[in-house]
Amino acid sequence: MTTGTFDVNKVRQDFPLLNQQVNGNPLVYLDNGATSQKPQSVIDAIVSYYTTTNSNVHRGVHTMSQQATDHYEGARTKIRRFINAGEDHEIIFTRNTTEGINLVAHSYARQNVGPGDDIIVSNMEHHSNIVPWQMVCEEKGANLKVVPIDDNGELLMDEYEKLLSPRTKLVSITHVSNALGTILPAAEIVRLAHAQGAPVLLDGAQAVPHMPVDMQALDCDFYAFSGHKLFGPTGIGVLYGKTKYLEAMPPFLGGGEMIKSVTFEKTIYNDLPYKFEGGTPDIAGAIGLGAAVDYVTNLGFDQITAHEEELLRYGTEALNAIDGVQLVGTAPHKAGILSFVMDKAHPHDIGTILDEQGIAIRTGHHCAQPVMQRFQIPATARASLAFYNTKEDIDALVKGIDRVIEVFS
Ligand code: 7TS
Repeated sequence: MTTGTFDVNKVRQDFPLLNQQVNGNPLVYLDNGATSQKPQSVIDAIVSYYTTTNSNVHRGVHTMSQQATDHYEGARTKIRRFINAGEDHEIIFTRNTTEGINLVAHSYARQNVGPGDDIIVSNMEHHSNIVPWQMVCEEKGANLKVVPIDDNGELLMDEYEKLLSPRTKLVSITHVSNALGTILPAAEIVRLAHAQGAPVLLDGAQAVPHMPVDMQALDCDFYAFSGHKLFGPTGIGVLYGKTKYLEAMPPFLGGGEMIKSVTFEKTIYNDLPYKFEGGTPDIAGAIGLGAAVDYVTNLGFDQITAHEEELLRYGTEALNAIDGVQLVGTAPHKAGILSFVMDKAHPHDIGTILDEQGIAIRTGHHCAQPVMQRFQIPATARASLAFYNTKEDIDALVKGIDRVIEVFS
């Protein structure tokens, strides 16, 4: 299948893992919301780092250490450009989205939220954008306010506006829902919060693999994402923060790298971004993520988005046409996520029967139990797309679902 000049079969050749059999069938990988596969260029960048450059960063005068530092810092610059942040030092390397959100909870919210204050989240957050705020609220006597959603899985913006007040100390909302696929009106969410003087963290874990994100256009104050969902390695993530907030925030982890000088009387913290990067970082991970960003940039989001939109349309029509299958998450503005339930089969059984046919999806609550409660279901089966998926993958999914119906009839 070719969309414009986008040749998906050629793209697939860059992803060695996709070309294998699982349970005697060609692998159909539809679990990109959980983690994405890696192009050869990312694998090569990591292998090359370990075979030629491996050294610790920011501390050696020797040549290899300087090269490692250049590559690590080069990756930071690539990521800054990728999300159109203003400054390299606004890019903090973390382990993943979860760590980025916890960093903000620890170093921003715990300093700025007091008794009777509010933190606002939505009804469709991943647990990693709920639990850290619950912990802060419990500790500080603050309230966690939840913006409700409608039956399509869209945020109720008028309810959001009603929740905002001078007591709002932080809004932390997902950019794209992992369980439903909804793309939220992030810039508008930020604008309304700022009008009340509240900063906004956007959870970009499910957004960055699918669409261009622009820190200047969004004007959010923090943005967190994971490398592994963006075709990079596990163990590396990014927290973007505006300089004015990061400067004022105390460190998250104390130790090496994050200091300028230490005596037993007084420690002077390092400048940004190192203040937030205590300990030896995931150097290879950052370099791998830099290569992933290069890969995605070379493909281009025009092509990626067009291809994924076409797949989503095709998949939505195909699933809607099957009797006994119901999509959960039907917002008009969606990323490539097809969450569904079936009349007769439990999601876990759906996942198991699909796996027998080499089709990888995720089943369960997707670490978003409150959204399951909102739809009064315990779980869904979720096919989540990436740019390397094809209409044939969707056809295989449909055939797999037909098999589930056969087994349960
Ligand atoms: N936020 C969202 C919106 C997510 O989808 C996820 C992971 C996270 C945060 C946490 O990311 P991590 O890299 O720190 O673990 N979501 C999923 C998923 O949907 N299936 O597996 C992981």
